[in-house]
Amino acid sequence: MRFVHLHPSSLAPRVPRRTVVAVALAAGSLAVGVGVADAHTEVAATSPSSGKTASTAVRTVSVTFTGQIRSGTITVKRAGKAVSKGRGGQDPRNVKRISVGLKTGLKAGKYVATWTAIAADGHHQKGTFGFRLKRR
Ligand SMILES: [Cu+2]
Repeated sequence: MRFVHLHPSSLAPRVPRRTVVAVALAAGSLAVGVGVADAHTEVAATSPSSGKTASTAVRTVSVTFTGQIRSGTITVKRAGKAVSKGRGGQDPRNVKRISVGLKTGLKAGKYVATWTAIAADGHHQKGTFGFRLKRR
């Protein structure tokens, strides 16, 4: 699983922190810089699990985080073709999760999920993970 967490410092490494905070505030963001550096939202789990095999009957693919997500997208492809219904988004039943429904009639094989998320701290994140589906 690849996972990228873009902090304000990595988005603008040469800009003084005061400027980053000012820009964040101007954008209506709650990002507060270094003070909460260890409290970032991270990936807690994916479904199906990264690198694992699940049933072709699976109906949803999701990423669950350690904290609340403001918004996100998730798409799933097999052999370069989208098998997810749209771009996904925050799970209406779980503010820590982004999910997307899958089309029916999925074939056995390798699938790749690609996601983006904006955490409650305003930090942009993205990642990919793969899994296999087989008939059961
Ligand atoms: Cu963060």
